[in-house]
Amino acid sequence: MCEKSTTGQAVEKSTKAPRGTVACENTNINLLKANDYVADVIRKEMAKHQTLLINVTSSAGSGKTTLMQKTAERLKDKLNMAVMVGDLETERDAVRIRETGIQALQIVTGGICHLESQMIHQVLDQFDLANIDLLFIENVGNLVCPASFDLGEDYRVTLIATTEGDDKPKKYPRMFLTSDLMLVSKSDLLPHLPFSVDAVTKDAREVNHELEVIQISSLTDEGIDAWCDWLVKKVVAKKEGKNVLV
Ligand SMILES: Nc1nc2c(ncn2[C@@H]2O[C@H](COP(=O)(O)OP(=O)(O)OP(=O)(O)O)[C@@H](O)[C@H]2O)c(=O)[nH]1
Ligand SMILES: [Mg+2]
Repeated sequence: MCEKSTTGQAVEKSTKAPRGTVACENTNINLLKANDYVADVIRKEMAKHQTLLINVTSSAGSGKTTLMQKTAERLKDKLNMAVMVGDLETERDAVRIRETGIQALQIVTGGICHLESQMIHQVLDQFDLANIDLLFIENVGNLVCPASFDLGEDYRVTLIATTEGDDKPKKYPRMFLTSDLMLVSKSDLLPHLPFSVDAVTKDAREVNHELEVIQISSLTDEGIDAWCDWLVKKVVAKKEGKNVLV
């Protein structure tokens, strides 16, 4: 429950929807500890097989699945890759990704708004990790809950679509704080939208000064070479043991 203001002073509990600025206490600490324990097990498993694990996050509809399809078309002849994709319902995204010819597995969360490491761990044995160089997790579309759950990934990549507005990094800071790369997606729509790539980059880097940024469009292919180069470099580094985190 929301019990403290941003100044740390106790405030009266209310059954009404909160108005104004109210800071909520995190009551999920133990849940997250259990999640992090399993995330470390996943990290060790990935290190053993030198498989690069990328957690792809964004709001709903920012272009994650389309990017998975595009990435598979570009890289599947160079790298062995696979995707696990989380959604509240339906197998639609996995079906779309499989059409590109790579393995894709749907995790249906049945209403849960994020993936947890236990869910990833349960399906890992369905992948032949010894023969997978690059494994993606397409997280549930949502900039809030997925930010708190470590899935054992090497890198977290967050898409922010031009259609969402450029104010999101400061409003949903945890996602940008915990990401390594921000992809500004749907750049083909920039001429039609009041969205500033400079402003979103500035805000995101004020949240996380180490954040890398690439502007992409899965429609025009802008930035797709840079994205694929980024991935290939990380895969090579993982094979050389440079980013083994255990
Ligand atoms: N203009 C434009 N549209 C895009 C681009 N990438 C994806 N889309 C469209 O955006 C919509 C959502 O794309 P998805 O790839 O399904 O988005 P998602 O992030 O996987 O969505 P969820 O899994 O539901 O969160 C679709 O209609 C895509 O065709 C892009 O680069 N430019
Ligand atoms: Mg999707």
